[in-house]
Amino acid sequence: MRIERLELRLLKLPLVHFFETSFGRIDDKHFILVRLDGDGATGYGECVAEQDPYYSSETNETAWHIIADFVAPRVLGVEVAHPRDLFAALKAIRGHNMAKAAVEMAAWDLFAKQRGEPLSRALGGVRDRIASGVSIGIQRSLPELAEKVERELAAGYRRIKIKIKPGWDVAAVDMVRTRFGAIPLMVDANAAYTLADADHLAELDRFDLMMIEQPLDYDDIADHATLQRRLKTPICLDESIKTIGIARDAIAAGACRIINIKPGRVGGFAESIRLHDLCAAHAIPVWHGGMLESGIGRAANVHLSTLPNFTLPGDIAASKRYFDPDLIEPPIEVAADGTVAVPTAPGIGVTIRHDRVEAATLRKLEVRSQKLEVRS
Ligand code: OSB
Ligand code: MG
Repeated sequence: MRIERLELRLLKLPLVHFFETSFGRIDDKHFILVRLDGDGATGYGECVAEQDPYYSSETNETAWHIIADFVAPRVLGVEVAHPRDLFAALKAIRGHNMAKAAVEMAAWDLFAKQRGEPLSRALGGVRDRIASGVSIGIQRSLPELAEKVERELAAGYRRIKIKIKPGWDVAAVDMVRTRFGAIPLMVDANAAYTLADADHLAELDRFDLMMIEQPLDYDDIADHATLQRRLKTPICLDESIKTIGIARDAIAAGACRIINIKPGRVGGFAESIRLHDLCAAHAIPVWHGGMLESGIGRAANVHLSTLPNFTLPGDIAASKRYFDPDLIEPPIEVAADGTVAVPTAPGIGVTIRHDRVEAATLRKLEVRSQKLEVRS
């Protein structure tokens, strides 16, 4: 496989509803869309970097710079036997996993399209529907939270995750449990606490949560291990798991009992598969995280979620919770039983509405492979 052309677009899409986490609120989603062309096929990858370096150190601007100036020259015009080799080929570039992943995932889409097979098959997936959960951001009030939970349960979602932060935690969970009973429920703190909050976090134990996601700092494994010894509730790591090596250390230290996989965070699909396999070997269940992706990135996530150790519902909800209209048609939908069908057409298997992509584009860049100079 040879990639002849790489296109970057910075897009801005309005969110149906603001999304608030412990690190802030956003009203619009700004993200980079990578397009690769080669051997007559086209692949797409959505970059999960955000405008601000709050979830991770990467931003749209750093990702643009890294892809344009460092990744593109290493992938354009080069013969790539299989997209699983790309991450290793980018080893000289330290970090910047979201930038690398956007290109790597586009290369998988291109590869699967060239072979005429759905991405799930190329990745080694084993199911044709995936279980869907929702992530509910921090709300203005508890009644508003109750309303949101009620709506999502009615839509059939298989688990509810609520974002927490100091000042919006025990009372919010208490309200949800009191009103909705023994629903599959979890919380995500996005690194908002420290070990000094251990007693407070232990109050959550009485609610029998599926897990507490990333309670402590984004790079802290040792404190998570200490906290896990104090808590009955399983800890799930998200932000902390930036590499397979860190995952190995976290598992060995007992810092988590569950891991959330986001390909953008670990550098793409090949690294996600390695992480998935490592977790399976240690009996650590995994689930697919979300980064408020458009339908393009969301479809890619659906395909990865078909691997066998994705045994917990992922943050892969219907398009319409976020974007109306989405960039794809038909949008991603959730059935009444809380599952999403895996697209069966080649690659990510969704139809992109190029007119909507064009309308959402703030900036565009095109890079082509340099033809080899012929010397005589
Ligand atoms: O921590 O999982 C997170 C969104 C942006 C950044 C971080 C996170 C999230 C979500 C949204 O929880 C999940 C989704 O896309 O539905
Ligand atoms: Mg999270």
